[in-house]
Amino acid sequence: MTHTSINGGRLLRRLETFNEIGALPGGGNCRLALSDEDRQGRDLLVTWMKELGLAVSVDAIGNIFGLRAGAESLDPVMVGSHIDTVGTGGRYDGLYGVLAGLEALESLNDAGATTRRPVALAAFTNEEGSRFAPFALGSLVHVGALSLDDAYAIKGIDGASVGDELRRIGYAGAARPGAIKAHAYFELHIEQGPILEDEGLSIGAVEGVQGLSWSELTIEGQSGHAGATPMRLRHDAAYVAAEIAVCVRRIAREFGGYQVGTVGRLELQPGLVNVIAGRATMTVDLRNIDEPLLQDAEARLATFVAELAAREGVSVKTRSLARFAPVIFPETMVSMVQEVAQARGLSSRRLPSGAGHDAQMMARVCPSGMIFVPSVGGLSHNVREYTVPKDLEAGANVLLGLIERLAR
Ligand code: HGY
Ligand code: MN
Ligand code: MN
Repeated sequence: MTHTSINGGRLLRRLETFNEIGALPGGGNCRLALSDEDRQGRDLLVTWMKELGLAVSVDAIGNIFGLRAGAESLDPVMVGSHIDTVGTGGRYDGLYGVLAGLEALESLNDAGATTRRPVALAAFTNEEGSRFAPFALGSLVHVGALSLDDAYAIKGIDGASVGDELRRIGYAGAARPGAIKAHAYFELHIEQGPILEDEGLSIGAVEGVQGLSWSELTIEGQSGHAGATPMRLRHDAAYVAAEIAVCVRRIAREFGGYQVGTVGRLELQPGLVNVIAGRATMTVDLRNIDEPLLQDAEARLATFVAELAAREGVSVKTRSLARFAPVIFPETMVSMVQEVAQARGLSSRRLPSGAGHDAQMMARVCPSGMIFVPSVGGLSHNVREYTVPKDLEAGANVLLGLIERLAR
């Protein structure tokens, strides 16, 4: 069977060009959601979408859609991901899926192909959640799981609000969130873990996304003199934060399996060498593919924190930043990825996603699935994130094959 194929060189050039935006001195990228760098990236994507003749719409939460007309005005097949990055972002997380989608549409243009269904390319706002929690904010609003007012009111770690920042960068769009109803959704993404590379496989057919629990803990102790305060009189917020971080690691180790736990942000006040920290602010990220186990991990941590706080005479306020149950993609979508990969002579396996994605939100409104390509060294959220061109091209061809299959 002959296949339309993507133009790998064009995809690589677009990735290079786009990654000049927010480029970090030592490599990698920082395009935090709704920052000036994010705006520059958005502007470039819109320009490229228009060059391809796509009908561009931006919704009120800043989601960008490029629509390629179909022979019939039916609900579109949607593909997409995100273009925002974490602070130490790589070149592919999110962006690869969006630009591979753009490349697939341009390849259809080159082939003069008409699909029965329209095809929509989506770039969702604030997938990373590093600056504004929760993550996948744009797709959450798109599927109606979060109101626009609530989303606009969210304050970032720098105190700015989503609404103000969207208006500031000019992406509080006119379209109603959710106006575009996807017939089905596929997201192409780097694996961000070691499995495909370890097994020498080209494609991952993603079975689902693990559950996620993000919380922010504010520990109020008592600042004091590092030299003159006897240990028995201390209410040391730094020590309590450190014990909590060790507990997070212990839970992950004792649970084993897919359980992971991370303390990503930890700030001490006043943060001075000779002052006992009066306050600590920290985040805890717990994930598991099994919901009851995730709840168990959360309960274990909460019990530990309560007992520790009582013992150390500190108060701990816990604020949930995000909480999503695991998501399983429909069998038809998972097997379709493997069928298309096989038809193109590509090796593949099924696997769960350790990272969160917009696809887990889209799964609430339409049949959704994901395609993974290998990450060298399983590295991501790191400036050294890398995927070899052959794998980038293979993933984009599978995405094109899925579009053709779903849109015909
Ligand atoms: O945190 C995540 O899993 C995603 O990268 N936002
Ligand atoms: Mn991502
Ligand atoms: Mn990410």
